[in-house]
Amino acid sequence: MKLSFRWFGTNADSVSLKQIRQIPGVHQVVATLYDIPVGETWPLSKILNLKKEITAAGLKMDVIESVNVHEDIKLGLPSRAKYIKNYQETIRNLAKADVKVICYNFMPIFDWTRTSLDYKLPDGSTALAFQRELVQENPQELIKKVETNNNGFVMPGWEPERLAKIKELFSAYAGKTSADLADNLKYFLQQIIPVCEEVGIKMAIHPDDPAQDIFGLPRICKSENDLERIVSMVDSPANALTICCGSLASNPQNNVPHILEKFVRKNRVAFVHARNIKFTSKYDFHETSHLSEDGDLDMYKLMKILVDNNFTGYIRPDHGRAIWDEKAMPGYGLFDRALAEEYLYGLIEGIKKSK
Ligand SMILES: [Mn+2]
Repeated sequence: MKLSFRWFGTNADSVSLKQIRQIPGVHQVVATLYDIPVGETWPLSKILNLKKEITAAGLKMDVIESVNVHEDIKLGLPSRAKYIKNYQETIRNLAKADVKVICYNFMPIFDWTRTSLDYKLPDGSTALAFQRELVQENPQELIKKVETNNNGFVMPGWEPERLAKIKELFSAYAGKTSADLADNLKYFLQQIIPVCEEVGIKMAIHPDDPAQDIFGLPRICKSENDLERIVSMVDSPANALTICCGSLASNPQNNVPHILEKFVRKNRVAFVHARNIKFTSKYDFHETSHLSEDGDLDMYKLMKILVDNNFTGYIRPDHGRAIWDEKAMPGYGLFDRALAEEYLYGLIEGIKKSK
C-alpha cells in the first residue's frame, strides 16, 4: 500500500513539493493539470513536465486526480464522441508518463458539495460541513457561499467557468433520470476501458460526495449496490473504484468497512481516500481529524482490512481541518493532512507488525 498526498500544482497549491517530500512515509503525489479545460486532451508535453517537476522533488506521480468528465458525456449528447476520443487520448498520454491510476467522478454539474467551508470545531480548528436542508432547492446561494469562503483559491470542481453555466446545466439535466446517467456511464466505460487495458491504467471512480441526493440531480455512485452495478458495467480490473471512506460514510445506509472489504477482495479498488466525518443529525455531518475517536469511522478497522487483504494500491488522506492558522484551500492544507499521513502510517505499521 502506498501513501500519497494530493497536490494541485505549483501555481494552484499553498503546499510545496518540498514540504510533501518531508512528510515521513509519503513518496507519491496525486497530481493534476489544473489549467486544461474539461473535455480537452491533456498534452503529453505538459504531463511530462509535471512528472519531471515531481520527480525532481524526489517524489512519484502514479496517480492522477482528477481527469474530469465532460458534461456532454454524462448527458449522453452526440458531441460526447469528440470528448470520449479526447479522454482516450489523455489516457494514452498519461500512460506514457507511467501513470497507473486515474481517479474521476460521474457527478452531474458539481464536484464535491459542502454547505460550510469553515465549520468551527471545539478545539478552534475549522472543517468542511454539510447540512442537507441547504441543498434541496436553489444552488445559487450555496455557490455564492463557496465563492466567498474559498480563501482565494479556485477549488476543484468549482471553477468559475463551470459555475457561470450553472443555469444552462440544470436545464440540460431536467428530466434526466438515474437510469439515463447510468447508461451514459456504461457507454463511457465501454469506450475507455479497452484503452486502459491496453496501456495498463486503472480508472477509479470516486463516489458521489456527499453520497446523498442534492438539488434533485441524478446520482448513481452512492451505495454498495451502485458500486456493484458500476464494476459490472465492464467486467475488468481496469474498471476500478476509489473508495472514499468519508464520502461513502455520508450516506447513513452505507457500511463502509463492509464495502471496502468486499471490493478490495474482488480486486476492484485502486485507490483509497481516508477521511473521517461526524454526524450531527441523520443526514448532516462535519468532517473531523482522521482519528477514530474524533469521527464516526473506525480508521483502525479500515486500515486492518487493507493490510489483511494485502492491498497494494494507493491511499491518501482526504480533506483535513484548517489548523494552526494555516492559509490554504479549504480541506487541502498541509498540517492536518500531514498529521493524517503519520496516523495512517502508524496504524498500518502497527497492524503489520502485530501479525
Ligand atoms: Mn475523496
